[in-house]
This record gives sequence, C-alpha cells and structure tokens, in this order.
Amino acid sequence: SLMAAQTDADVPLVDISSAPPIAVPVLRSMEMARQYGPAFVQRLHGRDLMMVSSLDLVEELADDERFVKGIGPGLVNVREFTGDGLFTAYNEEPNWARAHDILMPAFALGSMRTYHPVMLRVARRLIDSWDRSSAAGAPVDVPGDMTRMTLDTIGLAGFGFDFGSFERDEPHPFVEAMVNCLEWAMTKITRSPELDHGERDAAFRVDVDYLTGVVDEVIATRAGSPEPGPAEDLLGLMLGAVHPGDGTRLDAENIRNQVITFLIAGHETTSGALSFALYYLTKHPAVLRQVQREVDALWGDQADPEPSYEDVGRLRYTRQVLNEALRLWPTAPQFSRAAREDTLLGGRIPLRAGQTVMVLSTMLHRDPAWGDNPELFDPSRFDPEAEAARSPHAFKPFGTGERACIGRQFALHEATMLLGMLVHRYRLIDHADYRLTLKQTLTIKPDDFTLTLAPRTPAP
Ligand code: MNH
Repeated sequence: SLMAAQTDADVPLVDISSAPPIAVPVLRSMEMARQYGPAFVQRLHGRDLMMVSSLDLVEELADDERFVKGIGPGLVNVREFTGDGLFTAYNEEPNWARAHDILMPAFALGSMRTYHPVMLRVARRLIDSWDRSSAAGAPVDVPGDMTRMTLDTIGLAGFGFDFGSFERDEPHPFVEAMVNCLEWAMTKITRSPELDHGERDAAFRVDVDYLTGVVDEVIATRAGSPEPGPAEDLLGLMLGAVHPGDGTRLDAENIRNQVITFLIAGHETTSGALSFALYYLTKHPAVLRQVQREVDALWGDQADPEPSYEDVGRLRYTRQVLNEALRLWPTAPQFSRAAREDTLLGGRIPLRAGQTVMVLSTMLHRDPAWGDNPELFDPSRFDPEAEAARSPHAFKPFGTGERACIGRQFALHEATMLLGMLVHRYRLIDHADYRLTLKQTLTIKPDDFTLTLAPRTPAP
C-alpha cells in the first residue's frame, strides 16, 4: 500500500512513482480517493497533480469565474495527434474560439434532425449483423459492435465518409491505430524516466501517420466528389463556413486536427456508454422490463419499427438508463480545471494561477449526494423530480462550462435510439455470466463483454 505524507494544506500527498504499472489507472485513482479523501495530491516522477472528487469542491471548480478547462497530462500527450483541435486546444489558442463558433450550429438540438436518418441507417447495419448472430446462436462482441456503429455514424453524419465497419470481420484499422495512440497518451503519463521508450514512440509515430492518412482520405473524398456534399455537416462547415464574427476560415492544418478529433471524440465514448448500458440492462431485469414497456408503447409488435426523430425524445426512461450507466462509469472518467488566479479551494487548499486540478468523475458520481448506496444501478435517480432536487454539478459525464462536450446531444440521440431499438428487438442473454472488468485507453469500456441474442417477437 502507498504511504501518504501531508502537504501544507493538510492534503494527503501520495507518491506513486515506484508503484507497478497498472492497466486500469482509473481504478487506482478511485481506490486512492477512497483511502485519502476528496482531495489528494498524486506525485509521479516529481510531478504533482491534485485529484478532487467531492461535490462541494467540484461545485467550486465548475465556477467559470474562477476556473477554466485545464489541459492535464493526458491531454498534453493527446495533443501530439490532435493538436489544436477543439478537444485539446488551449483556451487562449485562437483556433479554439474560431472552430467552436463555426461548428456550434452543427450541434444545436435542431441539427440532430439532420443526423437522424444517417443514425438510423447505421443502427440498421448493426441490427442486420445482430440478426445474423442471433440466428446462428453466436455471441456478439458488445463493445466491438458498439464501436463499429458509432464510428460509422460519426464518419457518415459528420463527414459523409463510410468506414463500412460491419462489412469487416476485424474493426476498421482506424480503430486499432486510435486505441494505440490513446494508450500511448495514457501510459506516457506514468513512464519511468530511466527507461528507453524509443520503440514505443516509433510505433506511435506509425499509428499517427496512419490516422493522418485516413483523415486526408476523408477530406479528399469530399473534395473529389461530384456533388459538393452537405454544406451543413461538420466537414462542410469546416471547409466552407466563415466565422460569423470576423469572417475568417479554418486553415488546412486545423481542419485536419478537427477531423481527427471528431472521429475519435465522436465515437469512442458513446460506444463505451452503450456497452455499459447494455451490461446493466443484462444484469437488471426489472429495469430491462421497464425499458421494454417504454419501447413497446411506441412501436408495439412491429417487426421493423421506423423510429422517428420525435420518438427518440419520447424514450425518456431509456435515456435515464444511459445516464445512470454514465454516472457509474463516465466513459471519459476525468477532466481537468485550471485556476484563473491564485485561489483557495474549499477555503483551505491553495492553488496557484494556472494550476491544474483533476476531477475524478467516477468518484464525484458516487458522492454522498447520490444517497447511501451509490454503487446501486438505479435509473430512477434521473427521474425529473430527483434531478431537480440534486445539484447540477453532481453529474458531469460531459465535463463543464464552455469547454464541455459539444457532441452531447449527438451522442444521446444516437445512443438512446439504438438502445431502444435493441431492447425492442432482442432478448439479451448473459450466456457467459459476465463479470464486469474495465478496459482503459484514457476512456473506459467493459472489457471482453459478449451476449447471445434471441428475437423478442416472433420473426415475421
Ligand atoms: Mn465529447 C468534450 C465526454 C460524445 C466531441 N466530451 C468532452 C468532454 C467530456 C466529453 C467529458 C470535456 C473534456 C474536458 O473537459 O477536458 N463526449 C463525452 C462523452 C460522450 C461524448 C461521455 C458520449 C457518451 N463528444 C461526443 C461526441 C462528439 C464529441 C458524439 C462529437 C460528435 N467532446 C467532443 C468535442 C469536445 C468534447 C469536440 C471538446 C469541446 C471543446 O473543448 O470545445
């Protein structure tokens, strides 16, 4: 076990430099938070990072007058392949505000109406594939297929580019290269400075070159297409739109960074959220029945319902299930805040201007504000009355402030619709008596989770 010293402000300081390497760092951070409390300093090879996990402290960190987004050590490494893309741009980099203003219209709630048909088309690819597995009695790889679905969706909806993931036995090579890059960014944080990392860095460069090649292909496909392509999709906006205020455009290098950012941010986390939701539905039959009642009320015994845009908004309980899955396992499990000025956090913890503090969302989401039994999966926590009674800062799976997730509505529309369609169509069979284990590549997912399926309603 790791010994804690105390800092001046009575915050435990834990040096993990000599701790063995670990596959799922988020679990160690959670363990440390349980042991050392709502604020502790993690020291790694001489670098200190404050980790915060209680609601009262996060409420302060969410105050945009005092704090801004921090680019923590993980994101500094991600910048090696996403540069000044929206997710990893420094607040003061001019391209952040420029791209944010140009791309915002593509994420307004009304834009989801535009994406809906594409999302439905890709959902049907997944269903065709699951029908085949179901008929053959073969298990489906849940996180693998959720990743196929979300990658094809962001590719088509955002860029008019088809990854064709369901026509491949193996994931599209983009996924493996991306996972390698994210893993590189994560493990680089805990690298021992004495060792030689040349080989890993060289492999990383190969993966980055591959990702860049895919992005150039995505852009070239649009440029070479006889039709101009939808002006209002992400790529159309990036290539064509000028900034509403100052008339500037995004430069080619920044567009590359944005495309790679959206291809990654636009699918990896949504895929994990869907996988966790399916895991909890499998283990909670009463909740599953309630979701079934909700979808049956909409689609009855139709063999192939055609969910409308409005239907997705009516899947209120299904969305609560997703929220509850994101509470227990926020798939982007941490985010950082930086102090604008020297300040005291909680009236006692001195922070220097610019100092980065990491919020452990997994622990915030288990704060006593969630009641006595925060480990219990219970979507009624997101009943409107329960939500109204709780601090808006108790649930932060999409981060906070103006740098919060731009794709939140996109993710929720896509995931709610798919979850509803799957629950309507299949019995989810926990054939392997799955025990949840996590896989972390900066983001988290259930590891090695398979289900078998059976049709719920007799085939037509
Ligand atoms: Mn998303 C920022 C979580 C889906 C594109 N996203 C963030 C942040 C979190 C997050 C947390 C803030 C990180 C930080 O403060 O450092 N995102 C999620 C989750 C899901 C998700 C849990 C799905 C579930 N995100 C999506 C989708 C897209 C997307 C879908 C695109 C279509 N996210 C982004 C972008 C940013 C972001 C872009 C950066 C926004 C900015 O800083 O301006």
